[in-house]
Amino acid sequence: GFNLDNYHRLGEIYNWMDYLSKKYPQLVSVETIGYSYERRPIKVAKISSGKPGAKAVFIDGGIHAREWVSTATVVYILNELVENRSRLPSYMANLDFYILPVFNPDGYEYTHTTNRLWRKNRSKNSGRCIGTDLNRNFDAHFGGEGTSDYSCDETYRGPQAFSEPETKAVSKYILGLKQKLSAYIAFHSYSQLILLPYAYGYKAYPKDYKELEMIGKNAALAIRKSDGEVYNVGTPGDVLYPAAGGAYDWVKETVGVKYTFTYELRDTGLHGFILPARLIRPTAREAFEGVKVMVEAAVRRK
Ligand code: 0X9
Ligand code: ZN
Repeated sequence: GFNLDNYHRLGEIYNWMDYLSKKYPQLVSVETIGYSYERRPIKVAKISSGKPGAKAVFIDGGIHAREWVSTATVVYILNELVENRSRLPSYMANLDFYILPVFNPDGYEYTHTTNRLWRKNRSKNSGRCIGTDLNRNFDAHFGGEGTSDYSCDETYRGPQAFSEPETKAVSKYILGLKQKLSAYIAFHSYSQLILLPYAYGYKAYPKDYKELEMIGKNAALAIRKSDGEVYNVGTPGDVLYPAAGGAYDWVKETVGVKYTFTYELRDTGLHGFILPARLIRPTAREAFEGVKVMVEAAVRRK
């Protein structure tokens, strides 16, 4: 099978996704939802419960190229949903899942070939430098706190909301799922945080903040019970820094999905983005414990 204890190139991940769809044609289908700036496909795996009218959960990783463990964790989750399906709780088996392991394929490949610490996509701006921060490019308080209009900055937001082919493709696809989508979960690294909406400013809380906070804290508790790792919970403005134009703000505010969360995975800074491959499995395992708590809460209350 696929080696879950290593980081993989884009082509290996895509070949494995295609293999799963051939091995389990009733369960898994792979869709190219669009193309990156450099024309690489953006692939989503759909896991079908087979239940008509099933609710759905969307999970992504790799919007920031150097955050390899986010992609590896989403790969692990996809593997659990498919290859270890018999172990899933029924509230998981009754849902459809949309799994996007590599949101930013050009950036991801660039971190393998050229610059391990690249973050943005690879689009050529009218400005001086290459790359837009895709997690500042969503139409959610675009241009607000924690974003830059200078193309050389790591948080460059792009010329306008959804200027980038990657955010255009993913946002359009998510809008198409609006009627069935119960939850959206994004994976990043690092810092060991469970981030709650909204990210766009200081003191930017949705009306249902207390409910989301309770779920986030329960997810963190499940992680701590599983292996002792500590994840802190709060809005980016409270526990990190505000960041407007991000994916989960847009999915909650504009698409209207109530349950949106973002994980910052391991570690807390010893290795940072260059997390050793031996830590993929423990990181992904604990994250999956948190995901189960979030998904159960979302389906129970909706
Ligand atoms: O800055 C970011 O985009 C995230 N941190 S990271 O170190 N992984 O780059 C925080 C994202 C907060 N969420 C949103 N703004 N949607
Ligand atoms: Zn990130």
